[in-house]
Parts: sequence; C-alpha cells; structure tokens
Amino acid sequence: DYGLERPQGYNVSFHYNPHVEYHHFGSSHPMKPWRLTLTKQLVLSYGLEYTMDLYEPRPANFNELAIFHDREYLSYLSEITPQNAKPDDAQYIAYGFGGDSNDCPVFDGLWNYVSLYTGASMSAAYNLLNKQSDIAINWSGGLHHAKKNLASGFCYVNDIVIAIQLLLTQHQRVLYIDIDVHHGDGVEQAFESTDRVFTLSFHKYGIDRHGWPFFPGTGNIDEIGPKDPANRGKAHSLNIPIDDGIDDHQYKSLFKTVTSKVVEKYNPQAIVLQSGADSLGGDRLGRFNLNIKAHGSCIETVKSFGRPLILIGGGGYTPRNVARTWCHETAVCVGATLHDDLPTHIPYLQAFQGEENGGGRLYPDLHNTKRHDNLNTDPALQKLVERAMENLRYMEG
Ligand code: TV7
Ligand code: CA
Ligand code: ZN
Repeated sequence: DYGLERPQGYNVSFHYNPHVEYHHFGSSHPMKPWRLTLTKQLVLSYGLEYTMDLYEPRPANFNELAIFHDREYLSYLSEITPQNAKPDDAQYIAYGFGGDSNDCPVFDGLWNYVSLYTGASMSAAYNLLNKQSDIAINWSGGLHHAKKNLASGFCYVNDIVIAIQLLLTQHQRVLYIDIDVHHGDGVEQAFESTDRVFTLSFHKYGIDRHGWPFFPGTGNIDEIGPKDPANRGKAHSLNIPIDDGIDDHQYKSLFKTVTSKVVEKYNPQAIVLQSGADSLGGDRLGRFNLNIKAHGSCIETVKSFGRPLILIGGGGYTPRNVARTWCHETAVCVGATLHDDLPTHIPYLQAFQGEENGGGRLYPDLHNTKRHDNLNTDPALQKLVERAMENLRYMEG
C-alpha cells in the first residue's frame, strides 16, 4: 500500500533516459542533473510508475536537433570537449560558451546530455501525436533559453522548440506556458513570426540593487511580439513580469486568470507546459515564495483545460525541493493524492532528512525558508492583469 488513490482516468506517459543524470556542469554550477535521480526515486517510492506508461527514449540525433538549430552550431557542439576547447576562439565566444559567468560550460559528454533530454521531449511529442498519451512528461527537458545558434543560461539545445515543431505537423495551434522563474525567451523568439504558437511566460523581471537585470532581462508586459500588423506573430506572446516574493494566493490567482483567458481566446489544440521549479520558495536562484502545492496547482489548472499536454521540467536549484515538486506534479497528472510522510524505503532518503522544517516530508512549508520580502501588492497585480487582458485584445482571430 503506497497510499495511492487514483480516481481519474488520464493516460499519462513518463519519458526518461537515466543516462542524463550522470552529467556534471561542474561542482559549483547550480544546474545539477542528479536532481533527476532524486525525482525518479521519489516517483518510484510512491509507486507512481504503476499509474503511467514508462518510456526510455533514445537520444535525438544530429538531424533531429537541426529541425531548429543551425548545422554549424550543432557541428561545433558535437565536437567540443573540455580537452579541445579554446576559450579565446571566436566561435567559442560567438556560440555562447565564453563570458565570465560560465553559465554554459563545456563538460564531458555535453553532446550526449543534450541529445538525451531532447530525445525525451521528442518521445513525449510523438506520444501525443499518435494519441498514446493525454499527458506526456519529461522532467529532464525544458531548456528554454537556447537559441538556434547560441547557448544561453544553462541551455544548449532547445528541446521545447523541437517538441513544438513536431506538434505543429498535426496541430494548427500550440500554446506554450512557462512557469520557470526566468523568462522563456528562446521559445518566444523561435516562434515570434508565426500565429501557430502562442507563448506565455510568468517570470521575475526587474533590476537588482547592483543595477543588474534579472536573467535574461527580457519579458516585460509590453513584449507581445512583432508590432508589424503584416507579421503573423503579432500579439502571439504574452509576458507576465513579477517582482520578488510573490505568494501562493497571488500566483495561483494570477496564473488562473491569465491562462484561462488565453486558452479561451486562442483555443489551442495542444499545450506544452514548462514547469521550472526555480519559482519555489527557497530556491537558490529564484526570488518567489511559492509552496509545492501552489506550483502544482498551475499543472492542475492546465490539466483542467482538457487538451493534449506535454509537461516538461526546466530550472530548479534546490534539488530536494525540485524532486518533491515534480513528484507531486506527476501525481497531479495521474490524479493521485500522495501522503505527506515520505516513504521510508527510498534510497537517498537522507537528502530529505535533517532540514529545519520539512525533514521526512513531501510538503514542507517553503514559505518559512523565504529570503525575499513580497514586493507585489494586490493593486499592482490587478493592474498587471488588466494590461495582460488589454494585450490579448491585439490578437486577431
Ligand atoms: C532554465 N544565474 C536557466 C537559468 C539561467 C540563469 C545565472 C548563475 C550562476 C552561474 C554559475 C554559477 C550562478 C549562483 C545564476 C547574466 C550574467 C551574470 C556579468 C558579467 N553560479 C533556467 C543564468 C544566469 C556558473 N546568468 O531558466 C558556474 O549563480 O545572470 C546570468 C548572466 C552574465 C554576465 N554577468 C552577470 O532556469 C534551465 N547564472 C556558478 C558556477
Ligand atoms: Ca517563465
Ligand atoms: Zn529558471
């Protein structure tokens, strides 16, 4: 008895190749692929594997990545290693590997890594296309900053763009929703000239006390795509810029109001939801104050629209909370309720023990771990919703 209750009948598939876990960006780098090991262990410990179809997808190949990326960029990416990298090389810098922040390091097995997470997103897309799944999950994907010839913000290949391209072979309109704390700039840019993809991102936006914009610095409320009426992509992007410390109640209501309106107006035939877990309270890079169930309520809201759905990972820099959130959201997809006491037989149990609060539990109060005051007032959020609704009126059809 896993304490699993499962009243609803959605066909859910889980796309995951465990080889992705073994890649390291470098010891001090915040992106930790082993958070996926923790996620998988939690999912298995609650017995959720019996409620879904499990797939171990093959890595994507060069030609598949070239659906979106430039071949010259991919050739470089496929050949570069820590041994042969020349940091002064013009291509190295032009393709986004340089810079003093070291956001996109060249590490061992880089090509393998990008092929694995993209292969899983493609596998998820194929499952929707051949109607094997209502909801297809890939927690290893969601690398939304990558551009066609540029690595950016821990992202080298944009698996989301490639999955959406596959969906477009059968679906006329695809909605992309992004709840990662960072702006989904790569996906927005890739589809800026088409009305067949609508992109909606919720994110932290603003300048810190040292004058640095929060990465990537784009996605203000006025950014709704090309202004030229002749451009088909006009008004097919919506951005919801949010300040530090937003709480559960505010975020849930903002998300539900805006997303419902977009679905009503755009009437998508499929939805891709990037569920970056760096919007949780206590995230190492994030600034929001969300609890796991509030983050998960966004998945419930999107599920309730009843459209074919790809659910994809993204950021998330406090690994134990990333695993908790994505385990909870897997349960939301299959319609299961999980008990708060973590199963006692999980490997890596110690990762979830010995926290100030939350030790041994699935749903710790992350609000207590906050380091960010709430700078979002209700009237300001009300204004934001009004601006968003106004922006939607520019969309035709
Ligand atoms: C999807 N924030 C990705 C989010 C990508 C965020 C950034 C880091 C960071 C990198 C490290 C590191 C870090 C503790 C944090 C603009 C700069 C910064 C000035 C010259 N520790 C996702 C990317 C973001 C790398 N980048 O959306 C190695 O934090 O802010 C920046 C970039 C470059 C210019 N400089 C300021 O969640 C997956 N990087 C430790 C080691
Ligand atoms: Ca976002
Ligand atoms: Zn992020």
